[in-house]
Amino acid sequence: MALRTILTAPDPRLKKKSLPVTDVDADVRQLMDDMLETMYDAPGIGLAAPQVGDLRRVVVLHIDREDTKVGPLFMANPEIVAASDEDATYEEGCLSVPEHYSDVVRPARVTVRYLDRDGQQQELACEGLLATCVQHEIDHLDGILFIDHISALKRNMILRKLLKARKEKERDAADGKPEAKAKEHAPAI
Ligand code: GNR
Ligand code: NI
Repeated sequence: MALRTILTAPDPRLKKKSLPVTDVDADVRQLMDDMLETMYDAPGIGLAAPQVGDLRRVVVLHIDREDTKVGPLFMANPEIVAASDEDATYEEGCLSVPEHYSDVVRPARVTVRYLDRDGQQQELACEGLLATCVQHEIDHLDGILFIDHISALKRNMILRKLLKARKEKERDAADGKPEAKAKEHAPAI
């Protein structure tokens, strides 16, 4: 297992559509295992392959909260096959949008179909935080971030701040400041 670097917005790779996995082989399982380790290290409750610069439709999830305990889950080619009419609002964060949080409205319940780590097709009915997280991760596979669901004004403000923070970090690193080597990510949860 190995840690991979999490990309942060704005990064053109986060805007791309990822490609379906043709076979859940050893290489895909390696990607899944590395992603899980990277997600736990961050820490986060989900991670999509494009966040580590790999444009394949792969997602990992692990939620361990009072009200929701599920995972670790490994998904290749996840797709929503049913969604409730009822919506739910959840304050979302993202490891690729560090230190910013916004309310996002999505269907309250979804059914997701995917291939598991053994290449077996599965269907999972999701509600609550799991439903939110599954939709957030599938969005990543289509080049969509949670900030694409909020107002352009808020989105552009966040993107400007992220760019500014990155430039300051690059400048500090060039100056040899030790802070620049500190943990790259604030937890998304
Ligand atoms: O760790 C994460 N927490 C979170 C909280 C609310 C809604 C979605 C998420 S997913 C996020 C990790 C992440 O960026 N996954 O892509
Ligand atoms: Ni995310």
